[in-house]
Amino acid sequence: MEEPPRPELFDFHGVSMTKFFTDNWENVKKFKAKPDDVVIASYPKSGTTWACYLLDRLYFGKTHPEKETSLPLYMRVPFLELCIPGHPKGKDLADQLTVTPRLIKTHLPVHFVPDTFWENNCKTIYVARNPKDVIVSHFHFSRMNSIHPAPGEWDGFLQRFMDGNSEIKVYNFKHKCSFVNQPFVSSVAYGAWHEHVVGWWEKKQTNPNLHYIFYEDLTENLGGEIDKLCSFLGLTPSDEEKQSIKDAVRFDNMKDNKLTNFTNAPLMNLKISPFMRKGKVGDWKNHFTVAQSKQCDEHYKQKITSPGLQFRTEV
Ligand code: PPS
Repeated sequence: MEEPPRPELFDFHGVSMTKFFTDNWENVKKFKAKPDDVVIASYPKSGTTWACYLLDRLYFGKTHPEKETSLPLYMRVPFLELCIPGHPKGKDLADQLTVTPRLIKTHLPVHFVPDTFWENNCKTIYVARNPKDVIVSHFHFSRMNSIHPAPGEWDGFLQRFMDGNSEIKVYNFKHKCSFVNQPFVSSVAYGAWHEHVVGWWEKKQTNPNLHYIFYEDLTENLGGEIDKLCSFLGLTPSDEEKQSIKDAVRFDNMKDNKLTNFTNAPLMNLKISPFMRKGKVGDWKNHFTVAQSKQCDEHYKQKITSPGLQFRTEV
């Protein structure tokens, strides 16, 4: 199967983006949120799908079991800004949801989130993951998913990821100088990881309707994190329900579930790398050299200075 052409990154209001996340922007910006909408936000590859399924099971595990056997998770929890050929636009899917609450996924940086979500005080869950595992996960995802620029070799990908938006500004400059036949050295969509996690962390300091969770905490103590989520959302599942949710969202079970493992998802080639790849904290150790690990630690130590915001690369 021939791979569709990869999109280019460009500077979108100061954030590196590709057309697949901005082509429907005018409509996304005007999205009409409802007060009971629940938003699941994250930087890509941080455990979004895990959180989406957890919420889907928490809200609809009992009442809508039929959806469980027919509709993939990416249709039940639309990806708001997604606009790719051959697939309904995320914003339209969200508009068409008939359930309450509507669960809506986004990777937008906090300052891009449509105003009506804030105006309606929508409950929002932000999922964050340590940068080293995000980078590795993103590297493999970019190999298999043609809505992202091709990652190239690991060393270069890592460097560009850490550079974040700075690379894109160089690109624009170069582009104006009309480089011919120069392969574009991209960073990744959604801008610099640290700006994303810090932006949302700062928002949380003033917004009680924003619940910030960490992939590492979900890994270490799923039950405890489910309890905190339920308390934030005002849900009271029975112990039995909680146990069944915990089983459903286990990595192996989601990997075997064709409604959560992105089987038949557009533009993904799961033969190159599965969507449900490793699901671990610490897979970065299989990719980073000792020097790269040190450089990455130092880089983010400088970038992440917000009080209370800490990432664990091991559990
Ligand atoms: S996306 O495409 O940006 O929405 O990806 P996202 O869902 O945020 O992140 C994908 C990574 O999360 C892992 N994952 C899980 N880990 C543990 N348990 C469960 N249930 C689970 N579900 C998804 C998935 O495997 C990706 O991480 P890697 O490290 O690549 O395996």
